[in-house]
Amino acid sequence: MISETRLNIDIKEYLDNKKSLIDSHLKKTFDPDFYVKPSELWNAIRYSLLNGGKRIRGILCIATYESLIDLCGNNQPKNFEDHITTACAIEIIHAMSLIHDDLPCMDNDDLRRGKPSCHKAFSESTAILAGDAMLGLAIQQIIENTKYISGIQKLKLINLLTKSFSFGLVPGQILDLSVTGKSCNLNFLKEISMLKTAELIKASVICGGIIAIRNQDNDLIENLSSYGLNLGIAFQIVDDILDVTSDTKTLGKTSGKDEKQKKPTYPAIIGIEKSKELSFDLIMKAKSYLQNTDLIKSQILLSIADYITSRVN
Ligand code: GRG
Repeated sequence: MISETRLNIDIKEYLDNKKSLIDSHLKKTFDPDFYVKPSELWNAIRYSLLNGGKRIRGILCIATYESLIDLCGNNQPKNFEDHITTACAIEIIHAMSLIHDDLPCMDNDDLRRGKPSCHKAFSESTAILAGDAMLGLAIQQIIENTKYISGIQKLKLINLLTKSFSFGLVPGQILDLSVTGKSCNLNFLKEISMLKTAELIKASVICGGIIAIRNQDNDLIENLSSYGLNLGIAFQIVDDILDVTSDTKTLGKTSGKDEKQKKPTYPAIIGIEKSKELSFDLIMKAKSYLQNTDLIKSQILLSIADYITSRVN
């Protein structure tokens, strides 16, 4: 059994560095001199994409890639950036899901990442269309802007990511909306979290594996998948806990909203303490899948797992 990781790695510094890398790559990609008209669309996209966010999904892609490269030996070209491009594509998908999630017909939130939500800053129709365009842009980034990975690797990334939203986020959101204002049991809530939140987190981890290893290692992908899935469910539990225990300023989105909307959440169903225990158990479980591979030597994947339960926003 693996206990909480005590490793001499500065996780905060690592997360900050990789977040800056993703932020600057996205900023360069969506250069206002290049993406100009219609300005309403591109301004809405830049507003929602370049406005912060922890970038944890993109970081997981980069961290998995880097861990595998460390273990397997690095013979990548010096200017290899395909993992960063893919991390950005993942963050584009995530950002579009937040735009749509905030819409009045969905979670109806006026605040996101400490600023008015996209539909508040622009309009509902612009927010919907910006989100639609972003889905295409994410895929286009992988097709056009990855330079070294093979065509097969590109297809695997696209297949994984498109499946994660069509069979994960979207069905998860449908189920989430279907129980709002109603009760549901813990197993059903876990199913929703798995789809709505964990599928994209899982896919982000696997993307790093696909980019690092040209010839697929099914065993490795299975273990990465289980690591990501458990991490993802824990991430949603912590999200639910923070909605109760934190404040709007720290969260950058409206706190206490789940209760107001009568949403079945982990704290609502099993209480805060049991929710915390459950998230810790899932993190332990996630880390145990790394034990099946050489990735157990990856301090960063272990530390990111621990960060999930200690995060404050
Ligand atoms: C992707 C096609 C497509 C549709 C989206 C609206 C929708 C369908 C799904 C909603 C998915 C959703 C918003 C799940 C919640 C996941 C979650 C915990 C989000 C918060 O993520 P953080 O904390 O946010 O990583 P930051 O701002 O740090 O990026």
